[in-house]
Amino acid sequence: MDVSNRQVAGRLTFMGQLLEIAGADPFKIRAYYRAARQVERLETPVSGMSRDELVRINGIGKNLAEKISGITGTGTFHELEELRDSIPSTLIELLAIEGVGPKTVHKLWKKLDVMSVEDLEKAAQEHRIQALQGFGRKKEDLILRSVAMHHRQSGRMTRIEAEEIIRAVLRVIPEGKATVAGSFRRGVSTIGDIDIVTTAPLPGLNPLLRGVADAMMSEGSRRTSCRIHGRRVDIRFAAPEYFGSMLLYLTGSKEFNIRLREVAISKGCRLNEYGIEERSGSGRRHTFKDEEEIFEFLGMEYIPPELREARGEIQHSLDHDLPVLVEAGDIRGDLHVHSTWSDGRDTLREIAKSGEEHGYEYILISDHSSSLGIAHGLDEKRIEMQMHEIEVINRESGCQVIAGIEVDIAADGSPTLPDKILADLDIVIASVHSGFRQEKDIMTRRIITAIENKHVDIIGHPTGRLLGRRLPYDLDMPRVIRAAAEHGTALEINAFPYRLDLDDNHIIQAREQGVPLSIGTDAHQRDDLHFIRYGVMLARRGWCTPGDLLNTRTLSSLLEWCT
Ligand code: DGT
Ligand code: CA
Ligand code: CA
Ligand code: ZN
Repeated sequence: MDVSNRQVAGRLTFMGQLLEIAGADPFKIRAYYRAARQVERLETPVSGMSRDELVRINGIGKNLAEKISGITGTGTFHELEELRDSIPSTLIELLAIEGVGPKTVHKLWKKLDVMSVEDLEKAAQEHRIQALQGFGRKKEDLILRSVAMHHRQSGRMTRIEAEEIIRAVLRVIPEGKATVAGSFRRGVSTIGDIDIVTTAPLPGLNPLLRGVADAMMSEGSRRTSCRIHGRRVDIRFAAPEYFGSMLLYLTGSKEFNIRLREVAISKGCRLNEYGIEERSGSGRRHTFKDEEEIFEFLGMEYIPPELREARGEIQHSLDHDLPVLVEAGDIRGDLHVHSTWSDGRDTLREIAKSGEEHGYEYILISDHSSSLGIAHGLDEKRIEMQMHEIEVINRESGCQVIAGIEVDIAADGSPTLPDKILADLDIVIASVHSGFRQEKDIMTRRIITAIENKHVDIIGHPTGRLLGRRLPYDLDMPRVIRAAAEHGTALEINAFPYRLDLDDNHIIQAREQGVPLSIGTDAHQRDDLHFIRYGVMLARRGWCTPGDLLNTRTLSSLLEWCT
């Protein structure tokens, strides 16, 4: 088996967590966590090592070496599976709730008999948690909010997961006969279920779908629903002559559809997924091959799917003054990329090369500062070395590497590197990577302090959310946005598919106030540069025109902006 060090470390950590839930000997627990850290840090893969070599690693004795061999051989080891079987699985699931670690699970289990997410929610609602020693009101509130998020998001998937399922569906539908609709087409950051419109007759398609689906939920000639990789997929048939109205209907959003029907009614028409019927006089019916024809029929400007949220776009469309949204082709470079100088996988040279392949004019390299617990953070000396390497690369690269950094924002809002160093770098991204649980007012002031710092150009992933995994920091966003506008500091649209941070509503607010916005993929390897498309989509959902984004500037105009 080809098992990476990170996977081995993950298994060892999981064992530590299980032991902690079970209330095992603290020494034993710590030994697993320590071994996990050692393995994670190691440059050479442990999967190729003999037991003797493993034992030579600091913190790994004969016993752990055996476990590691088990993991590299079979993906797991006996004691782990045995322990896992002895603990109720609903208890282990509690680890997915933010703010609930293994020690907490153990305590809640032993003291309050909490065995599941439902038990946990009930205990928090009844304020039984805050009464426990070492818990308190704040912790209980956090648990309640985390459980709420868990309920909201455990059902939703990331765009990456959705894309994989869509690929599976499109493998069985004849080419050019299917279009994805629903929230996916609107560019929403998380997807509930997948909606597809097809012009291929369903009776012929259903048997093929059965081949890729986990289960068929309902099969018909107008619509079919099935489950693929555990997710719901709705497929609707549309004959080519009414494909436009079906696609429009299934793209939504629901609120948008309702508002659009009202517009139709105000013009004496009835709109549905099969077309438009004139209500007055003749009662003529019209069908539409594509969406453009429908908007035209209603005297409206075409509304891109990303705007269809009933946030004012319908009126703008009626007035023919919709914003001209940014497109992928407007982007001249990526403004947040990590390299081997910190925790990235690829070298500067490899990244510059990939940048050329993307047709980029520039890439901002923003490796982590050393303050972070992350391996290989940059200190003053290594920043100088990196800048030197950048100069050498830029002499021969079509895609210019911009010397930047992603500096940590300390608890008091100051960047964790001296001004002198920050002043030397072209662009400084400042981000919060620790102390996520500060109180709202303190966290807000922390970020505003960073915004006010004259060396800070961009605030990275401003709300810190990780989709389905971590809540945004408790932040007063209107205040943050006002401060950014006042100081001309950019807010990032982080395109990493698990972040997508800022979200669309905040982007709308920020751009209305003239806050500069930057799209960064937060790539940790070359392949991640493709994430830029998620950022562009999100910017479009935030009504961004090319002028709202730093990434559409030429290199010289960008560097001029940040001086
Ligand atoms: P999701 O799946 O939760 O991410 O969000 P959507 O927007 O994909 O919603 P979904 O899958 O329930 O429905 C797909 C589209 O169908 C939706 O965007 C608009 C349309 N639709 C669904 N229910 C209604 C409704 O009750 N009224 C109207 N007018 N349209 C609806
Ligand atoms: Ca959907
Ligand atoms: Ca659906
Ligand atoms: Zn970061």
